[in-house]
Amino acid sequence: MKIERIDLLYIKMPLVLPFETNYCRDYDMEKLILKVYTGDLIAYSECVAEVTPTYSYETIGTAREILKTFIFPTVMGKEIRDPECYCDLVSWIRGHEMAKASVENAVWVLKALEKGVSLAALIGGDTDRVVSGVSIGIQDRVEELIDLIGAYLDKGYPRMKVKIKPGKDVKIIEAVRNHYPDIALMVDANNAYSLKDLQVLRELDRYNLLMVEQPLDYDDIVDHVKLRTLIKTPICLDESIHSPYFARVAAELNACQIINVKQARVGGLKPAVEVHDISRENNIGVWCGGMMETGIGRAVNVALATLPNFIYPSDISASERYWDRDIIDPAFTLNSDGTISVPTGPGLGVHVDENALDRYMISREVFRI
Ligand code: OSB
Ligand code: MG
Repeated sequence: MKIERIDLLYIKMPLVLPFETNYCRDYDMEKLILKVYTGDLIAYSECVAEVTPTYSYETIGTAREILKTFIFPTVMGKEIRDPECYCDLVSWIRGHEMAKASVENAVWVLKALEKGVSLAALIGGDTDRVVSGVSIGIQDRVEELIDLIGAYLDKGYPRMKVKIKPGKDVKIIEAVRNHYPDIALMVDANNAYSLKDLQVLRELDRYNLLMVEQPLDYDDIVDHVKLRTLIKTPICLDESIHSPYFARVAAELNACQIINVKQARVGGLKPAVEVHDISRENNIGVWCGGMMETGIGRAVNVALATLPNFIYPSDISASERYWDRDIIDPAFTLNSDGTISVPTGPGLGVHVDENALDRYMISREVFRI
């Protein structure tokens, strides 16, 4: 394939509910949506970089710059046989995984369209449904959190992930656990703690949590190795796993029992499949994380989560949990068994709603060879 044109759309979508983490409280999400054209095929993709460099050093601004100045000129008009070829082409660009992933995803979709198969089938997925989970932001009052969890349980979500930070941790989780003794519950600390907080992390052992996600610093491996021997709750790494290499480091040093795979955090689907494979070889179970994606990025996550080592529920919820109106139509919905169905049509297998895109659009730039 040869990419001849890319439209870079900057959109802003209001969230149904504000989302608060250790980093900040978001009321809406800004996204770059790419529309990538070859001779006769078009693929949409999403760049998940956020406005602020909190979760990652990448931002919408840096991603846009890296895409415009380096990635687009590197790939436009070149013969790109497959995603591997794309990854080789941009491998000279250091870091900026989210920017790289946005075009990488489009190359996968174009490849799937060429072959007339779904993205899940192309990466070798082996299931038609993926188990959903919901990620719940920090709430002002614990009663609100308990009600919110109740509402998600009523909808059929099988696993709850609660964001924590110092001062909003043990007491909150204790209240949730007392209220819901049997639910599948986990916490995500978004690197809010250090080994100095061992006491707090140890207290969390009491609540039968599935795992604690990224308790320590965003780049850390070695302190997680230590922490693993000091707490019973399994450790899941998110922020620290920037690439397949860091999955290897974590596996060889025994830093975690579980990895949250976010394809955009590691540079796209191809490196994400590598992280999946490395994890499987090392008895590390994985699940698919999210970056509050629109239906476009969500379809990529759903495809990824069909691989066999995705053994825990993923942060892949229905569109309505994030948006009043998604930019795909129909939107993703939750099945009664707590799963999300894997699209079976060619490519992403979802229909992009251009009217919805227009409604959320802030700007559009067009790049040609
Ligand atoms: O740490 O997993 C995280 C959203 C943005 C940035 C980081 C994280 C998250 C989530 C949301 O937890 C997961 C989702 O998309 O539902
Ligand atoms: Mg996380």
